[in-house]
Formats: sequence, structure tokens, C-alpha cells
Amino acid sequence: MAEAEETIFCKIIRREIFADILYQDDLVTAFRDIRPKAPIHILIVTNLLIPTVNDVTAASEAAVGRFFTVAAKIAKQEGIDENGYRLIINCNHHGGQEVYHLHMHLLGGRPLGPLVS
Ligand code: DGP
Repeated sequence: MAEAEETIFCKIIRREIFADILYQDDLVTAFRDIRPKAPIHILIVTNLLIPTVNDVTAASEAAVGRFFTVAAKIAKQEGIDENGYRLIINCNHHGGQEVYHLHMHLLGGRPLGPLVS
């Protein structure tokens, strides 16, 4: 993987710019999305800059696995675990990826309907 370009999420992780951070550990950081698409919309991002799912390797499996334990923990905290929620990872242009820093969307707080219309 070529040297990846610094992203806005790198600055959030280092707390150089503000975000409503809900959780941070050695592998991932979770914060509220600035343009929420649902009453609860949280991003869980890898602390190390991995641009897309295409760049995931065995070395990043721990961080990617952590996405799910943190999603479940936050869903419970936010009170949406029982009704349910949606987890999305966008990859590249056709996937609708805007920020090239691996992240998972956690969306909930209302019925989300079918994934693709
Ligand atoms: P994606 O399309 O999967 O790359 O989603 C990127 C998301 O990141 C999008 O829902 C908006 C969010 N976002 C972009 N810039 C910022 C920011 O500066 N702060 C926060 N909290 N969210 C951001």
C-alpha cells in the first residue's frame, strides 16, 4: 500500500479537531457522524490509517474485529440494541465512500427500511 494521505478522521482521532467521541481504545475510535442519516449515526474508525476495505490485511484483523465489539457496546449504550440497527462499510466510488479512512457506520433509532431501493 502506498503512503496514504492524512484524513480528517486522523485529526479527530488525535483530537486536533472536534468530534463527539464516544469511545476510543488502542485500535479504534467512535464518534457521531457530522451529517446524521438516522437519529443515531456513529462512525467507528481504525486508529491507524487504512484507506479502504481493499487495504485490509491480516495485520488489520484485530482492528476490524474490534469494529463489531465496539458497535455492539455502543448500540447497547444508545439503547438501540433490542430494536436493532444497521452496520455499513462503504468502499471506493461505487460504494459511496467519501472519506478514505476505514470506518463502519452504525445507524439506528428508527426503522431503516430496505438497504437498496
Ligand atoms: P463514507 O461515505 O462512508 O466515507 O462516510 C463518511 C462519513 O463521514 C459521512 O457520513 C460524513 C462523515 N464526516 C465527514 N467529515 C466529518 C467530520 O469532520 N466530522 C464528523 N464527525 N463526521 C464527518
